[in-house]
Amino acid sequence: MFVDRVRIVARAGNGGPGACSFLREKNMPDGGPDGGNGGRGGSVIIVVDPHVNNLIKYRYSPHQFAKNGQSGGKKQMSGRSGLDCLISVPPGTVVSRIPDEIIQAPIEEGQRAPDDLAPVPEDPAVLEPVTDLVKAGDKFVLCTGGRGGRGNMNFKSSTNQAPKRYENGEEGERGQFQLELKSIADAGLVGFPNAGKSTLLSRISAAHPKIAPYPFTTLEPMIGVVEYPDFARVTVADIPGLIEGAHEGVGLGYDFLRHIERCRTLLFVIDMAGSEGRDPRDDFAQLRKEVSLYQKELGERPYQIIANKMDLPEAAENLKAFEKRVRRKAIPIAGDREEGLDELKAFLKKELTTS
Ligand SMILES: Nc1nc2c(ncn2[C@@H]2O[C@H](COP(=O)(O)OP(=O)(O)O)[C@@H](O)[C@H]2O)c(=O)[nH]1
Ligand SMILES: [Mg+2]
Repeated sequence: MFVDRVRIVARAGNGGPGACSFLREKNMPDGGPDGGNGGRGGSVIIVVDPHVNNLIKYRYSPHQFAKNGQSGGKKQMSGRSGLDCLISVPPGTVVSRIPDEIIQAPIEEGQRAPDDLAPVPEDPAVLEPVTDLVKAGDKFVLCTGGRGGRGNMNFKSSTNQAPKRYENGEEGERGQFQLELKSIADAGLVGFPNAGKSTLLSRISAAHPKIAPYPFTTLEPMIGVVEYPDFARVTVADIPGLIEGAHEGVGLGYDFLRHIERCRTLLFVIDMAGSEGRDPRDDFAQLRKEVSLYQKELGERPYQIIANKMDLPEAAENLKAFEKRVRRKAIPIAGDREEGLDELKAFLKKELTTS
């Protein structure tokens, strides 16, 4: 499952109540009011952490509550502030509020399973955009903690020297929110260097692939837009970060995997001719393994195998053995000759355009 969108229940802490107390000391039987103020409730704060790659954690713990402030004390002591609740998200997270009126499930502590929560609304129009967290270190206060109540020491006046009045703390803000990761593309190309990814991308996309200005990525993915006569579009990403020219056995770079995670479907591009002494079956097994080792969920993401370089002599034979072994059909193409690209484009359209 591609956890690119989660719903959380956030609640800031309530302010602590102010105290009602009077100074009592040996020589001062009638000391004045000395009840201190309650502490401020903790806030729920979203922080962009570049070491976080996904939102999976919040699927399993959707309740994010900050602590309440503590009560004020005697001797004008203020209550302690409640601890903030920090939510770490990857760069490129979009935060929206789910309006209260469309939420069916109440916000109650003790709800733990994500299934207790009403689903994230399908219709994005009902969501109220809150913020777009782009860069590492960006911060946003999602729910502000309640102010602490004033203690009775604040209510002394010329007409009332011994007030018993104090305030309760304010309630913390609460709400339900959707966190969504911006995706890089509908499909991402995965393959060893020289499998023919760049060539393929340039042949299926209308314009020459452009380096995409995604402020949340450190790598610069090449994004090609595949256009159809009916104006449907599918985006395909070629992400650098594979160690180009590396020898067999050197795997996918971590940065590469971090980015490929933001593509809805994976397209494994395999050199079916086994150029440079490679074995297509080993190549595929190794790519799949690395992807799953990086993250189990990424290993379960929908994928399609593209058998490239089918123009070369050994390719047809290899493809037969390959499909038998992996028990899956590949889409045979010869990228640089533009063979098989119609079938590939039809597949992308069927799988990836919505409507
Ligand atoms: N014979 C043959 N060579 C191809 C094909 N597609 C790409 N190549 C060649 O394979 C090499 C690597 O291609 P490139 O697109 O740069 O691979 P990348 O490293 O995966 O991006 C280049 O020399 C391409 O000309 C193909 O369908 N058939
Ligand atoms: Mg390339």
